[in-house]
Amino acid sequence: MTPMSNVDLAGAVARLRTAGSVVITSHLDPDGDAIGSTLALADLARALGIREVQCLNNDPVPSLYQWLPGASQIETPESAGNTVRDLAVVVDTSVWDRLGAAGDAVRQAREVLVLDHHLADAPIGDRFLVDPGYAASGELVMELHDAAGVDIRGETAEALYVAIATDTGGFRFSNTTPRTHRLAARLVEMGLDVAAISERIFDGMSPTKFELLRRALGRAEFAADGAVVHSAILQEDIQAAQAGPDEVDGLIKYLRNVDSVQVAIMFRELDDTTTKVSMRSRNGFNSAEFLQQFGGGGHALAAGATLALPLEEARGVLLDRVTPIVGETS
Ligand SMILES: [Mn+2]
Repeated sequence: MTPMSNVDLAGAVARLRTAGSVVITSHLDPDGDAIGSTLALADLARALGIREVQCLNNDPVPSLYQWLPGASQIETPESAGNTVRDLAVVVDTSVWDRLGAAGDAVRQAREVLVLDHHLADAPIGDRFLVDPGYAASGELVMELHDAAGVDIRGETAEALYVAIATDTGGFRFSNTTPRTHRLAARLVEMGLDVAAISERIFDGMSPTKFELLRRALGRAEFAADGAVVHSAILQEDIQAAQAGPDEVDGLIKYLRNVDSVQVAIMFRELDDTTTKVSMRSRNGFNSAEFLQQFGGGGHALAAGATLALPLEEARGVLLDRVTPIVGETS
C-alpha cells in the first residue's frame, strides 16, 4: 500500500501547532471512526494550545456513539456559526463529496489538513496524510498524539478505541494488523471497560433497528449462484419501523455473513430519485474500485455510493455490472 501523502506525522503536528483556531470535520453518515477520530483530534488540538477548537459534521452524531465523552461538542452546519478558522482538519475522508455542508467551513479555512486511510487518487487539502495501511483513522490520530508528545486522556482513549474497534469489525477484518493490536493494547492498559464498550457498539440493537433488519432479511435476494446477495430499505420501512436514518448502518453485515456470498449490496431509498448503495465484499472483490464508476468510494471490502436514480433502476444498473464480474476474482 502506497501512502498518498505530502506531509508526515511530524509535519501534521507542526501545522496544528501554528494554528490559533481549528475546525475539525469528517464524512457525512459518520461512523465510529469518524466520530472517535474527531473527538480525539479535538483533544489533541486543545493539548497543543489551540484556543478555538470546533468540531463540525454534516450529520448529527449517530445514537450509537452519543455516549462518547465530548460527543455533544460536534455541531452541525445549521447550528454552527460561520467563523473562518486558521486550519480545517478533515479526518477519515479526503474528498469534498463526503463532507456535505460541512465542506463550506473547510473551504473558508486558511489552510486544510487531511488525515485519512481511504483509497484516494487526489486528496483535497493543502497538506494530506492519506495511508490505507492504517486500519482506522483512529490509529493515525493516536500516532499523531505520539508524534506531538501528548499523553492520551482516559476519555480520549475511549474515542480512539471505538474508532479502531469499529473500523476493524472488532479486530476481525483483514485490515487488522499487529500495529492495530499494539495501539489498542495501550488503550486497554489505560483501564477501558472493553466489554461495556463492545456491548454498546456491537451487540446492542434497538427494537427499531431489529424491525429494519427483519424487513431487510425478508427482502434479500441472491444472484450469481449465491455469490451476490442484495436487499433494500425503502422510505416506508424507516417510517414503519420508526427508526432513525442511521439505524440502517450495519444491516448489511448480516447479508455478507452468508457463506456463499462474495459481494453483499444494500440499496437504500433516500427519496424517489436517489438511492444509496452500500457494498461489502470478500475473496478479492474490490468494492471501492467497483463503485468508482458510480462516483463512490471507500475501502476494498467496504464501500458506498449515492446514485441519482430511483431504487429499482439503481438496483438494475448495479446488478447488471456486478454479476458478470463476481467469481472472476475468487
Ligand atoms: Mn475509517
